[in-house]
Amino acid sequence: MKERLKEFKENGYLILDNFFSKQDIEVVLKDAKKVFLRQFIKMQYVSESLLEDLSEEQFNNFLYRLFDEDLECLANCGKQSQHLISLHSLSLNAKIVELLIEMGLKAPTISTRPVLYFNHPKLSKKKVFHKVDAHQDWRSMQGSLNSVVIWIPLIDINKELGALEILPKSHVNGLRTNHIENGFGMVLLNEDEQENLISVELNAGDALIFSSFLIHQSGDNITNKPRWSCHFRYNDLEDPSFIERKFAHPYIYKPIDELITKDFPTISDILKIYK
Ligand SMILES: O=C(O)CCC(=O)C(=O)O
Repeated sequence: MKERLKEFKENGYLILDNFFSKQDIEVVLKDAKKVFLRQFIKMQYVSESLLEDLSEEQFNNFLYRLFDEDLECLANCGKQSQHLISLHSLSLNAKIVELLIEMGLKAPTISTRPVLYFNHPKLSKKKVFHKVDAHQDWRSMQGSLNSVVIWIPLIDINKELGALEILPKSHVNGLRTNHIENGFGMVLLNEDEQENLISVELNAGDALIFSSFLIHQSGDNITNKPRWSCHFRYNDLEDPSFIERKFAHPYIYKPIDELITKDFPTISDILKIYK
């Protein structure tokens, strides 16, 4: 067995330094921030002409302000940032597909849409929205037994910024989840396990791939900055147990029935586009 696959199977994870170029990652981060910037302009936090000079600290302060002043807007920006073409392109990058095959997925397929996080205690009303305690992703994915998660930092993420914590080799102890919290299959860790968690500090460009059975949790972000990361999940259509289970698929994605903006659009709104 090849060395990297052996290490992955033994430990349940693999850290890949400089897996992507910095530019590949920067594009996603820039696009995600731009989603919010458009609303910062509309909210008149900043004018378009001053955008070039906006510091990271100012951007973050606007983010926290938007959270306080218009949670719906902030949440919708968060949702739009999950649909960026650059984010989805990254999740389909040829290097990822090669890696999945190297890790033993014979016919890799997407388990669920990519996820982009911008975590900070100041950007969430509930703890689970910025810090997820020990869990296993297989419980939410319910896909192939060799399914994996690829966790990608969009900025350099050290322990202070809440680097992901993982429990090496925990994948081979099977499904340990005992309750669901906001869709996550939560695991109660014993004292030994608590002590054996390791913090995975990663730089932009690095990637972490782990078995969907590996127990992991968010670290504490004790800085003033949000922690930007994205997470991709994959199944293997060739896994016999997945075939046997009729390609079980637990995700629901559907539109709501209500019209979000009352009396919109009018004919004149539409003609602004088509006239
Ligand atoms: O990135 C995090 O802090 C938690 C997210 C996570 O573990 C997951 O998406 O499964």
